[in-house]
Amino acid sequence: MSGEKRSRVLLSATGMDISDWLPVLAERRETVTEPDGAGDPTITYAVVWKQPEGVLAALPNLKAIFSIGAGVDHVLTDETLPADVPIVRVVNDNLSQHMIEYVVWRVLDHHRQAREYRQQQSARKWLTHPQPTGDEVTVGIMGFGALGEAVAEKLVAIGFSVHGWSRSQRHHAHDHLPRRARRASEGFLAATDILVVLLPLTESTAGIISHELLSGLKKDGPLGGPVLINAGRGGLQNEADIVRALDEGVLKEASLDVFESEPLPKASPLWDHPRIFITPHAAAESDPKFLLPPMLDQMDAHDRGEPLRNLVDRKAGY
Ligand code: NDP
Ligand code: OXD
Repeated sequence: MSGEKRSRVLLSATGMDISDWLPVLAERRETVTEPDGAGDPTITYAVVWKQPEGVLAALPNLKAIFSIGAGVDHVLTDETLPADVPIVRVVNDNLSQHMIEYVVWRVLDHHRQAREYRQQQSARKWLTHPQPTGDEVTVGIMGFGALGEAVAEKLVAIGFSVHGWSRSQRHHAHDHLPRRARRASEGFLAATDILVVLLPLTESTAGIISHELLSGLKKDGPLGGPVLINAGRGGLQNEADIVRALDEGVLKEASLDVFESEPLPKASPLWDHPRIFITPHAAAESDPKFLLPPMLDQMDAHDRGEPLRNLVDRKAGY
């Protein structure tokens, strides 16, 4: 234990178990959880996941808000959020590694026709299918940020053709990737066999995974139809459109980790769809052992007058 106790931290989270988070924070900073700490002037940092509305606005000396996740839609929906307090999001190798594993797993599962072979196994059927190699298959990554680029690098290493889609022309961390893994602006959908969505949920991305978008994906690719993998946010997708696209043969298969409503309601038709693979927002879990030490380091650095890193652009919404 560092022994040094500075100003206090509020840990405010709903819909998740914070029992593993509290001790790691409290090791280095005096930490309070609700209902304690309401309006407390000694609280200078907050670590949050879907904080209750108004909690942050009531803190008079808040210097920064740390999101427990890479996405910050859960922070920004609070209409009372103090306007002048910076928000820091998670950019972390451990989180990226989890996401890399999820996406590579899902890409390979679809690519290697695992659904067909599982069905054949239950029918004790011995039948091979033509198998393209990765370089014949183009993975399009919508959302070419910290996670999208980390995923792209590994998919390229395996041999897939990869291209990314982002909002800006900004310099990307993985600009050393082979040319095909760099941002592609035109014909992105029409060239994509497997669409991986790693976008943030913002005003301009909400509902972007529509029937129209899915209809634009490559139709005559080597997998016999395009595949969707969404590990961004459920609010990006129109679930009725996805089901329709699957039923019409516009889409071959989908892997969904995130949903319009979470937990996915028991009555959702997605559960039973034979060509949808579901995971419960488990693609990349935030692990306090790995995520909190860099946050605490940032608090220390900020107290020494150093600038914060991984700041959210509130206007852009991510
Ligand atoms: P980043 O902010 O690093 O990357 C976001 C990317 O999306 C950037 O490339 C950005 O473009 C692009 N983008 C944003 N808005 C648009 C738009 N309107 N049109 C086109 N591209 C756009 O985020 P991360 O990579 O760290 O995380 C992405 C998301 O993944 C998170 O917001 C979160 O929702 C989700 N996530 C899901 C998890 C899970 O377990 N399922 C776990 C962790 C994160 P530009 O490069 O130009 O800025
Ligand atoms: C995140 C998440 O945004 O866990 O990090 O979804």
